[in-house]
Amino acid sequence: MHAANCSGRGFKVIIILLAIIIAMNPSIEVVKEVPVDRYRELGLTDERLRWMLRKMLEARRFEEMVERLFLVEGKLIGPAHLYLGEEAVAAGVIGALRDDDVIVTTYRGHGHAIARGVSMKALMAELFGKITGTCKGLSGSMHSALSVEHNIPMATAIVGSGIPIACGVGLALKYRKEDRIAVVFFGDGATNTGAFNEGVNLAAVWKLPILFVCENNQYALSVPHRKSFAGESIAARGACYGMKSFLVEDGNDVVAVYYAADKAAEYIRSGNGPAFIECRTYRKKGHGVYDTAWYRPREEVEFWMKRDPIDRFFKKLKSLGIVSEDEFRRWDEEIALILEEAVKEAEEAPVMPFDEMWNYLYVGGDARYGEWR
Ligand SMILES: Cc1ncc(C[n+]2csc(CCOP(=O)(O)OP(=O)(O)O)c2C)c(N)n1
Ligand SMILES: [Mg+2]
Repeated sequence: MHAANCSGRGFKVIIILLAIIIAMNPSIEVVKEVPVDRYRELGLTDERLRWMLRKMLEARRFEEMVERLFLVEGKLIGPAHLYLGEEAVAAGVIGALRDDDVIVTTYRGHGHAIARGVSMKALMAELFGKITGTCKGLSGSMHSALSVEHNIPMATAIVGSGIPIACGVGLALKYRKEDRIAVVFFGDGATNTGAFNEGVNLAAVWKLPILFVCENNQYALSVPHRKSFAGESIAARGACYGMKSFLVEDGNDVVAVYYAADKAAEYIRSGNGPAFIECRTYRKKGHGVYDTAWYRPREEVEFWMKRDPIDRFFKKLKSLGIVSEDEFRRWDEEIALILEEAVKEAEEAPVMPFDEMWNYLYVGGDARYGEWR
């Protein structure tokens, strides 16, 4: 009993010391939960706040439907990695960007695409492998967020690989003297790859206009972050390369995420080079649709379930009179209708004719089946 008390006290001391170390590090800005009465002080309009809630709700309902189509109805097959629980990161970051800023995303990209305005019908059709999908049905879920017309040129399934690609985008934007920035989303696991370290180093040395956003959902597949990482924070990794870095301790607080992204984007647009944000969040479900996430401690799951980004934000906006219960219910009904139509239309849409597939292998579309034999 005595030993347990001592170790409990020791643990608290370590946490306090860590907090002091992080707070004293001037190159990392620790962003805490933003109180409701400060929302308007941040320059956030009621319209923008409503937009963030609506986008989070769309992403949530879209993926709940996707999960059902996989696990209950058996209409979808293959891999799919849901963003359930992490919606505040996409809505907060993308809400702080301009539409022409370029986004590089991952296999967990439905939420990013929806926040950027990609239609849920096109995303759904992609998951069904139909020609009306975002990638004409050639990609499935893992690359479904790719939409060149929405300035999302890449959604990659190779962990960490979006980071050097974003460097290429950033270099092109800088070379052309464009007033746009590149934003790359990646997980906590990705920060242990060589591509991450090579990419952020190059971006920092060349002062490229890139915002690095680490979605620290605490797990890489079944590996807990604490077992694969020994540093004080991922944000510190950004800072050690000389980047302006933010640690959003509660990445389920969409306004805290927005605050960090807005400040970071302004810093980058002013010509200072890249910036880095770590958002601490949690995926509600397993790594992919078929993963039951049995490896997570129950207390940890319960802790995060109480911090649902949508419930909390809705309650706050309701208290400010920005969204009412009725309106929120109406949004829900509208979204349900869109999703019902999306599934029906996706089921009825054709797949790409076999011969047309060859047009998408190489630029110029000159590959032909059988010509190499
Ligand atoms: C280079 C590479 N190594 C391993 C894998 C297998 N893999 C797919 S997702 C994943 C975990 C990635 O975790 P994280 O970066 O935290 O992203 P999250 O899935 O949690 O969003 C791994 C190891 C892969 N796709 N690519
Ligand atoms: Mg992760």
